[in-house]
Amino acid sequence: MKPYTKPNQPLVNHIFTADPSAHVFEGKIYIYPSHDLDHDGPDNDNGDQYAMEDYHVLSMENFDSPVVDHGEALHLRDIPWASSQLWAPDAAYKNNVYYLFFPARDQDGIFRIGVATASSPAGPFKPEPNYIKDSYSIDPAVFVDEDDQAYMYFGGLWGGQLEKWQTGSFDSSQTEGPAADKPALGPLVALLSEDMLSFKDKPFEISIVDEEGNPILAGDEERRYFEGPWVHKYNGYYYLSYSTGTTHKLVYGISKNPQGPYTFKGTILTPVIGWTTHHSIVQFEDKWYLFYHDCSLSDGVNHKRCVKYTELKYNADGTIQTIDPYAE
Ligand code: FUB
Repeated sequence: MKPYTKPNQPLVNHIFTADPSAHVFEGKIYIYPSHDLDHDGPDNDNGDQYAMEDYHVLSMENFDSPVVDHGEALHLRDIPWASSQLWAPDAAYKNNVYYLFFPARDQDGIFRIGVATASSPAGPFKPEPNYIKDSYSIDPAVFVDEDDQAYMYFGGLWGGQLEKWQTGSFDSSQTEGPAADKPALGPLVALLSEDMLSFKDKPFEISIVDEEGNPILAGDEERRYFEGPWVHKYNGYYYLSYSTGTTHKLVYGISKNPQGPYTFKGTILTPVIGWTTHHSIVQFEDKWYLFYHDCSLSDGVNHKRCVKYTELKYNADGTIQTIDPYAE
């Protein structure tokens, strides 16, 4: 396996990887990606082509060292409640335990979020017997604040089923989101319990507003939330970044409160090769990095993606400089 550690190059090329959640654990960079299956089936708006069955954890000592694939860290067959589609995961460390949070369809085909634990950041991870009570939809991102309170952010439109939960319970017939002139659906946030295995309370929706405090509308596809939330903290502000889905951008808002409302600020990453875009933001030593994916390794096949990274820079006012990953 040839190790890649150059910016804007695939981190690995022996498997297809996507949805990278990067963390610094034990002084190294650990990346928790989806492991895309190499199949030639058709793709659709429901995301059936994202048929992933396991997770591999990647790590690097630093940005000048080889990437290590630690092998299978968790497989669908070992998750009692799950039936298919291991989508974008995230990891967290607390209580001397490493936690892997992941979405999958339950036995009824409804996306839920589960948790698995390990004593090492590379796994293997042992899943809890049931999904997290009151969890639904996809793309968990867990942020542990300086006071040790952990928050899970999650939710995704279309194949992520968020539209189907608008009444508070799952309605399989509900395929439409709010009208274009109504507030868009936001990501959900839930406070995690001390043991990180359950929600303290029911999740609630985060509001994303413009500079005047007005909610971003469902028809505003350049700015509205679609999927892939990530929260990080910089200079006392919480940054909520996410994918706009149909307009293929990574954008962000900021807040003084981890639970929002978040004020929309701008674009982090312009569209990449392929339909989806999904990321994480992490500080390593004195620099910040964006981990993202595109489909360059498969010449543009939407479900055969590859994880990459690039440096992320802030302006003096705390805004993030927009990145074009293909700029010369
Ligand atoms: O990898 C499957 C899905 O594609 C993720 O959950 C979404 O964020 C999108 O990247």
